[in-house]
Amino acid sequence: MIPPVLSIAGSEASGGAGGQVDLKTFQQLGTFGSLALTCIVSFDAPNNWAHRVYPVPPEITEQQVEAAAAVHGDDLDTVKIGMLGSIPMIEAVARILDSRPWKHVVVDPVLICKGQVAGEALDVDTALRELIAPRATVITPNLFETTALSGRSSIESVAELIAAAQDIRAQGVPHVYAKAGVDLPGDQATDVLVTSDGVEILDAPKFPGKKVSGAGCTLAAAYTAELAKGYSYADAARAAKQFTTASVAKRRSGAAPFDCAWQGEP
Ligand code: PXL
Repeated sequence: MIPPVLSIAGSEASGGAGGQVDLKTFQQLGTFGSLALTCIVSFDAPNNWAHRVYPVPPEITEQQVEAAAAVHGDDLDTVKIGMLGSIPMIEAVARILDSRPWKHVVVDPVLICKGQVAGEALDVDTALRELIAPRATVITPNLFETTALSGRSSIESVAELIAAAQDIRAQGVPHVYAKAGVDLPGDQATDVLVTSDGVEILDAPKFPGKKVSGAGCTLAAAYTAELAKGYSYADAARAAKQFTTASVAKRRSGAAPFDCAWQGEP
């Protein structure tokens, strides 16, 4: 059986982030990708690549999940949550998570997108913490999100990253995969996995060049696909890190000031 996986995420039209990255990653890793959209993002290139965000009505997102569940039936037990963007959407996704017995709920807590105001992120941060995190089996915050969700003002080292991930785990998420990636100083892109088994540090070399869009989405999507295939939380995390590192190495350069991760064959 090819395991079905559902992403509940935003569309990013260029294909370098969001639901597009999820589907490409799911496909490459041998799972059957479904997608329920939460918002439609279009970059405004002349305006410093700000993100124009058009929200999908939450009831339409719920209808999309109903449709995917109707097609795939009980085989659909793994879901990845990406950009939600508003409190009503977060409330709808909490209802979706309560609507069936999900086995794996991977939450990529996308807090802010360029072009949104920080004040909005604060509300979304609180709602994610209260309504989505308690329903997650894994959460995959980046450095900014780990800082916000752990209530810190900054994280400057791997030791602080571990402590912050432990604090998020103490809020009730069993598996916390904190993706510092290239955002901590040093020559390694370092992530940490904190579970009941303790702490695992996952390192990969940083690559020179432009920032890469879609690495965080790729990591969380790959983690989701590996869980759907039946791997343990620790093995799935290692496979996801390896897949993401390869996707960053195979990056596609275009006309943007950032490159895009590429999940396919070189
Ligand atoms: O990478 C975070 C992200 C997630 N989802 C959508 C996005 C972005 C960043 O651009 O547009 C839809």
